[in-house]
Parts: sequence; C-alpha cells; structure tokens
Amino acid sequence: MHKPFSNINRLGRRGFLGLAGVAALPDSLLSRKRVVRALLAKDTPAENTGSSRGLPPLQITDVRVIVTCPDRNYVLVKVFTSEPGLYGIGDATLNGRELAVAEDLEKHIAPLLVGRDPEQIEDTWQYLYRGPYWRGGPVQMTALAGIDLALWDIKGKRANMPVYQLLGGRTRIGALAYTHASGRDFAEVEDVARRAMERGFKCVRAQVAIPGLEGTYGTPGNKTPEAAAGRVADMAALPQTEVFEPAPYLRVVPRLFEYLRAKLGPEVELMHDCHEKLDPIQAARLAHDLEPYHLFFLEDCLRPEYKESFRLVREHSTTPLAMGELFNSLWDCVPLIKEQLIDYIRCDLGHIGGITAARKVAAMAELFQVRTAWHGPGDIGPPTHAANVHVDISIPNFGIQEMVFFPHMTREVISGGPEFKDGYMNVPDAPGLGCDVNEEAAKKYPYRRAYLPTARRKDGSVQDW
Ligand code: EZ4
Ligand code: CO
Repeated sequence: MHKPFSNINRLGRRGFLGLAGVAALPDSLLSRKRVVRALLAKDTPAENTGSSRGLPPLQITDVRVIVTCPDRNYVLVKVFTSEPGLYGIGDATLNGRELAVAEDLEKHIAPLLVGRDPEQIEDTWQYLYRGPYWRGGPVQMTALAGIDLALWDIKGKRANMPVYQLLGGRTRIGALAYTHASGRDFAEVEDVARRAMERGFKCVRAQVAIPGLEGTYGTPGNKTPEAAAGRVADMAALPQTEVFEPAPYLRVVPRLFEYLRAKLGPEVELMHDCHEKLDPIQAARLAHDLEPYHLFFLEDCLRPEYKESFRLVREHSTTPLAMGELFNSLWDCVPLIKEQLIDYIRCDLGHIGGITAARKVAAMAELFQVRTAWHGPGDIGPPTHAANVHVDISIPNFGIQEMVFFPHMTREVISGGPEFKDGYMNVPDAPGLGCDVNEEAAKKYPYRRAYLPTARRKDGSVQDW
C-alpha cells in the first residue's frame, strides 16, 4: 500500500519552508503536518483493487541501474519489489548517450517509483511521460522504456506467464526475421547474404560500400566489420567521420539489387536501409529505380522531421516503405500511418517508450493496414529484443523483425532473450520477458565512451549519417 505522505522526509526542511505562506501560519490554526498534507499530497494512483490471484499487494522497493560494456555499452534497469526474489529487468540503452539515460533513471526517476505498485504499468507510464511536464525526447523515452519493460517483466513473473500471453496470446508460430548482409563490393554482399540464407534466413538487408566514398552507413568500407557495426572495441573515443554523396549512392544501390536478384533468385526477401540520408526527390528516385527488384521494403529513406515528404515518394513508386527507428513519440507515427504513407512502422521499442507504447502503435497501424517492423540492432539490449518478439507474436499486423546474434561476452552478462530457428524468432516460454542480468559479470566490463560515426559531404558540410 502507498504511504501517501512519505515523500515529506525527502523534501527536507528547505523544501518545506520554501512553500509560500506556510511558515507564516500559526501552529495553533494549522499544524505543519496538515499544511503539508494539503499542499504536498504524494501522487496517489487509483488503488489496485483486483490484486493478482489473491497475492498480497506489491511495492517497488528499489531501482538499480547497471551500466556495462560487454562488447558495447548497455544500460540495464533492475526494478525490485516487496515480494522476495521478484524483480523485473529492462533495457534503457541509447547508443552514444548512455550516461544521460542512466543519470535520468537514477537521479530523477527512481525516487518517483519507490513505494509505487509495479502492477500499474499504464498509470506509471502516463505519470512518467506527462508528470515531468517536459515530455518526450530520446533520453526520457529510453528511460521510460527501460522501466516499462521491467514492469511488464514483473507482471509476467507474477502471473507466471510469458509477456506475450498478457498481450493477448500467440497469433503466429514465430516472428519472421531478417539479418544484415554488407560488403565492400557486390560479390561480398552476395557471399554474406548466402551465408545468412544457409543459416535459415528468408530475408536479408543488403548494404554495399560506395566506390569513392570513405565508408557508407552499414558497410565495412575501410573499417573492420566490428567498427562498421559500431562496436566499442573498434571505435575511437571520438566519433569517426564518413563521407557521403547522394549521386554515386543513387547510381550504385539499384545496381546492387539488380545483381543480387540475378544471383540469389526471386524468393529471398531483400531490403535496404537509407538511414535517413536522402532528400525527398532523391528518395522518390531510389524507390522508383528499385521497383524491378521487388524489395520487401526500403527503410528510412527520409529524415524523421519530414513526414509530409513521404507523400512525394509514395506518388512515384510501389516499393514498400518502412520508417521509424528515430521516432521517440507515439505521435510521430500518426501522420505516416493514418495517410498510409508507409507499409511498415519500425519504431524502436527502447526509444519510443517500451511495450506500453508499442502495443498502441501496433493497434493504430492495424486499423490502417500498416504492419510492424520493430528496430532490432545490436545497440539495444536483449530485453528490448525479447520485448520486440513478445509483441510480434501477439499482434495481428506483424510484418518482420530485424535481429542480431549477440556475442558470447554479452550473453555472459545478459541471459535469455529471443532464439532464432529456420528464419523465425521466438521467445522461450519463461515467465515475464525471459531475460536476466549477471551483475558480477557486468562489473567486469565497465562503461567505455563511444560514439556513433558522423558524416559530411565532400564539400565539408554536415550530412546525416
Ligand atoms: O544505425 O541502431 O536498422 N538499423 C539501424 C541501426 C542504427 C543503430 C544506431 O545506433 O539503422 O543499425
Ligand atoms: Co535502420
């Protein structure tokens, strides 16, 4: 149960006396305690009356933030409850700004959660989203996602059910998955794609280095594959700069897909990520030029600020469009979905506010015949990948799921998470999200500063990476 006024102590004497007028009231008229009650009532959500299966009410007792770098940086959240041994694990990793999220969680959010009922997920989401007044933004929404995942994990463990059961139960045998194939030239991309297909993948995202440009998003370029993937071990402590020019990029990419279709045949599903680099007319041209190669989708062809520009792309092409990994607000998704300007919404559950946000995006998308393709890169942790799949296998309008295989070092720190078999991902039938953190192992890999690369045009001006 809540102790409604327990935050008085935390305010301290200065906070108390600072309230205008309070100090002036004579004690005989109004006791200090009653003034405080009137002016400082702690946030009191509606009481959770229908408690779980007759179990006693639950309270959050502690929120622990774990920052660790097993191969790359991760921010993990562990929410402890008043039930012995019952805790939830969330992921709050924001690539390149990890410590901002960790600090937000530790200093601003954790004190708001202690004493709260972890079962009231929606209420907590609303409170953390609207409560600070300054809503949204990648840092706050990543922190909120970390808490949201941990609360869903607790609810699943409490119910003794995997989270997908709480979301409505299974709708498919698994989540159709895609992986990345990238190379210095067409033959290398083909080779990597073939190996993925041999491993069971039916869908492959293809990226190739552009001759004359130093490094292009998602390709090895002149870097090691690890550095290209943004792994800390191969990254400088300051951002590397890549060079991008639209003209050669727009010439090479259609030729890559012409080559891949000729070599790999018609059945494998292919996609390509523009990584928010193009201007509207360039994106329209690329989408048009790729039509003969029947992509599964063209990803993030425009910058996230320019949603209206998708109309132009749409008018010029039947190449399916996907967008959304940089969105950090539910409302970012609305114009693209309600005008059917995209075919796949690919928010990042870790940056848009977790499962609570994703199920709303999915439901809205369902009504407009848009499918999901949640972002699934290596720079969000296994709990977010698990959350992706719990949602994927319980909604009607799932499209596809991006995935990575985590290296051994990461698995040593974070266990569980989705499994891949015959082209599909699934989650083990463990209660909750199915992930755990080995805090001792996490300590072996302290945070290391790392940045994503940046990009410039040949004339030296800033370019979206
Ligand atoms: O570059 O998550 O589709 N996947 C992607 C990712 C992003 C990274 C940035 O941190 O675009 O690889
Ligand atoms: Co992308």
